[in-house]
Amino acid sequence: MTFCGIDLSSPILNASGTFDAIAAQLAFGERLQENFPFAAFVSKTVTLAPREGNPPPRLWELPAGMINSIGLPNKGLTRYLEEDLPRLAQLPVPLFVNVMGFSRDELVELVGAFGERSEVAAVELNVSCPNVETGLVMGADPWEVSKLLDRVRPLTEKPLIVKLTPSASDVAAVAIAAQSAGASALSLINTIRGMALDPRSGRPWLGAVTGGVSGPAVRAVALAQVHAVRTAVEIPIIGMGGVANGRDALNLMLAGADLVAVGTESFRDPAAGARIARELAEARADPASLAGSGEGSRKVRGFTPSGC
Ligand code: RRO
Repeated sequence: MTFCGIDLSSPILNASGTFDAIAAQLAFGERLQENFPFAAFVSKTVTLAPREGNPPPRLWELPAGMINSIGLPNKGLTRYLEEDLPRLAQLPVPLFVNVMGFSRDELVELVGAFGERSEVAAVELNVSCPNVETGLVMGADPWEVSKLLDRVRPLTEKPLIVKLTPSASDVAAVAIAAQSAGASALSLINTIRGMALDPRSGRPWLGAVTGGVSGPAVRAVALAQVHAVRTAVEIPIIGMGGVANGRDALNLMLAGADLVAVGTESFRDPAAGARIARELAEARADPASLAGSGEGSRKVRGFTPSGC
């Protein structure tokens, strides 16, 4: 299959920041090269300046997912280009680089730098991280997204993917603004801001107080948002949010996604991407095989829980 002119062996990618390909390369060497779990690799977010990230603790486990407040720790553009890009270029799949700026000028520098590198197949603009000190999310506002694309679209012919936030009051309006201003594709959803309390002290658990909720808890939100965006725009969509098996991936595709990214599930099982790609292929070949399995299955079998 192809996505924005890029050949892919399956529709399954990783969600940015949920799979450390450089650590996996060191740990698994040749085995990773031969069995890379994704059809393309999406990098963790790169910012212009180096960042330490948020104070610990940075993670909280939920009954159906987790909250992260990682806070974009990264080595910054210059060291990323020198140290990480050559390593990621060795991966057996296309590389999508995810970038975030604290201003349009910063994003201009980032897109300008990655846009001319032959190692990079596509650039993902992260306008949706919930874990920044300002609390401002550029992607919540159609005008901001349009202004940003006006600046960065002329800088590269590579596909530009805009990663949308589920916190926008009208995600379809943001999607339309992105498409009109030249976005090649959209990805959604990023995490949803949430909070956990330390059961001993009753005070916020996370060092940054709030973080981003991901995993099965957000799956139904992702489905609704992908559906809303699909009805509004024609450009390709990368759907993500709580995908843990082939059925979840297929559901996002039925709602309008062209590709599907796996995030939180890869923390539980780093090989999950390969399994989900296999399960998705089986499910697409025989959709009837899924009836009666998984979420909502009691209704599918004709049994309505009391009170419904
Ligand atoms: O690094 C993070 O804290 C982070 C990012 Br950049 C993002 O886009 N989404 C998220 O949940 N965490």
